[in-house]
Amino acid sequence: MGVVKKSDNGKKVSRRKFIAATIGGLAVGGAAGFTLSRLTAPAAPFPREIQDVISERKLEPDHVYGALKTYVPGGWQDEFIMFSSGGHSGQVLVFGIPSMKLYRVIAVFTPEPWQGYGYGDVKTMKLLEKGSNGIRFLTLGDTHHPEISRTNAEFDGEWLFIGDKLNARKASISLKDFETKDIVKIPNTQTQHGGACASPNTEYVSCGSQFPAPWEPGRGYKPGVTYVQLTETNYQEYFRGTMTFLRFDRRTGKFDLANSFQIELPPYMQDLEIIGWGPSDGWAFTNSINTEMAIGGVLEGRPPLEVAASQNDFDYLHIVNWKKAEEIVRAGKAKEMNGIKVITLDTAIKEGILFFAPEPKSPHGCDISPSGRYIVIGGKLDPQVTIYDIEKIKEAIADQRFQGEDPYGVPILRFEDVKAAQIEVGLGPLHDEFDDKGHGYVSCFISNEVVKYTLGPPDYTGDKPFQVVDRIPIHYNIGHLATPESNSPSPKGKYLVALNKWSVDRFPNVGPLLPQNFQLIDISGEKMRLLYDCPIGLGEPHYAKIISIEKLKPLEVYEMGTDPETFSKHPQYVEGKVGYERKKEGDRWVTEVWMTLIRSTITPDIIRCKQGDLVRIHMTNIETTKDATHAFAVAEYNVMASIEPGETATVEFVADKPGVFAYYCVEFCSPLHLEMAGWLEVEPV
Ligand code: RUQ
Ligand code: CUA
Repeated sequence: MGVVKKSDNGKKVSRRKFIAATIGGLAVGGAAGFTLSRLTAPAAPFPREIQDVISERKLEPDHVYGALKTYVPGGWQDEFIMFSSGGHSGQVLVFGIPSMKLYRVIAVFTPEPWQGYGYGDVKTMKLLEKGSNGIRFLTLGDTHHPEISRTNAEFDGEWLFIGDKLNARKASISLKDFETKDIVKIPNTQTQHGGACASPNTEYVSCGSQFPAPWEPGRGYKPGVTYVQLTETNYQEYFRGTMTFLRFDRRTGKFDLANSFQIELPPYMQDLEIIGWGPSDGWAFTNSINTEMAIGGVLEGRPPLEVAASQNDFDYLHIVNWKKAEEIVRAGKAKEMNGIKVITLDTAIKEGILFFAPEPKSPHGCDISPSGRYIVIGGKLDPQVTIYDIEKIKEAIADQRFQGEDPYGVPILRFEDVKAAQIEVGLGPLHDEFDDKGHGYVSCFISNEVVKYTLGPPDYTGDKPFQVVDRIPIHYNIGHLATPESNSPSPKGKYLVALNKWSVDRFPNVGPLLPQNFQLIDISGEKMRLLYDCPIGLGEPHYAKIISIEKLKPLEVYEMGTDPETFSKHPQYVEGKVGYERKKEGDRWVTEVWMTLIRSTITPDIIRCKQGDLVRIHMTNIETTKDATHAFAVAEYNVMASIEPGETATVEFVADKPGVFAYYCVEFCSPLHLEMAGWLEVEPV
């Protein structure tokens, strides 16, 4: 199905047909190699005004092709939705593909006033508090890898996950209302990078640590408590990485630490992670860098970290039998540390759940082909992608064919035994994504290109396996790339988004901090074609997952009185209840308010309380109309909530300063929006 428009009688009209009918020859001639002269030739049966636009704006055929491929008129649907990390904005961005329109910013790790997230709204304050690390209230995150919940390894469009690299946290977002439902701090872990990745039926959401944390043997890592003097010897002995499998309850949207587990890892820097399906079902993979265990120390006579960490020709792909790990936990062989069951490194080795395979050279990226057979690693400092075959890995493990052990005793498989192929692609290969025809696409950070290659069987069944077949320049410094439903059994092909860190010369100068550049590339044909440059003026959007739009079934309005945290009735919602009362709770005075909002009235419009009261307002937007959102903010009190139709939310703050303060609806909702206001009187005591 192409981009479709729902016509008034509900029949779907293919966008391609529509364009063909409207401007005839342009769409036909647009496919390959048509020239401007052909476009403007008198025979071309499209309206004169379109020819005029093309010549006035001096558009080239490629531009017209890109414009037609990406233009999605208002009221029409995009074909795919892309969830992109918002980088160090701490949020998630939601785009349409191919239009590249930004549809939503989802507040996750950072307070966000527009959504009333973290400004007095009790449920979001609780979320941010619970998701902090116990030593301070965290209001920022470095979001990296989004993941969509899976059923039989396919993206099912119900839940979204995102990790915070900076503080080792994981969040869940419901795709029913696109709101964050849980944030957890991962125990024994200071920073994380590799995930989120979900197991085939989303039993677990997993991720590896990035920088190892100081670790007390048998007691793990406690933020703000664990201290180990930083020396090279101590680092090897008393720092540890982790790989964590967070149990996820898809009914409530919460992570369940009591039923989660963690594997202690050597103090390498674990990097990207992925969980397999099909032939790799039950296995998880994470690559690593700094197997040299360098700690830096330029001012202490040691080489800089990045030099010392790039000495080895091979680092280690970590191969984890997570289903066996789960059994070991059930058998009681894990040790409870800081609220999670930990399989110690010794147990992991003894029980045969952790293996290494050599991988060249300070690698990056860890992706799985649609069949689940090939694990693909970008060389980063090596110009190749290295492709491992899970069948070979399983055989070598079964035969106990090892080349030796790492310093901690982890068995290392022989490179030649587990490798399927290496393909020389370009400089700085990082991440791989796949299409539906057996191709891989790798981002090359240094040579500024996306390189397309063939996989092997069963993903690619032609006669040229493991070969480069096309390349396209990007602008510039590409990190991740994303194709629809890649890293699942059924990628959809068609489009590729290059997530570029630099955008020099691509956009107007808006000061020295340039936007990031998402480039949309057409991969439907043999040759890749650039369609669109999309500036991202926020964070460093890091990775994105793209899903077919039909898989998403979001709510349009909440049922009346819904608490979005639970999707059930808010305990304080009573139909028709409005008013307030001042009462004592323990030794504290509380003014409790039941409020309704509807165009253009806030009831009550006067609230009288006394200085020092805890003001607790349960507000219900009693609209039933789609998009009739109201918001509530109190002047000079830093309080803000956004209440969607049908939602009940509770806002709390201490009325610590006396005065009379205006509150009003912040969303321009109606002609009398400016009158949608009231007064908070705080009587001095
Ligand atoms: S890693 S730019 Cu944070 Cu996803 Cu490769
Ligand atoms: Cu409600 Cu403005």
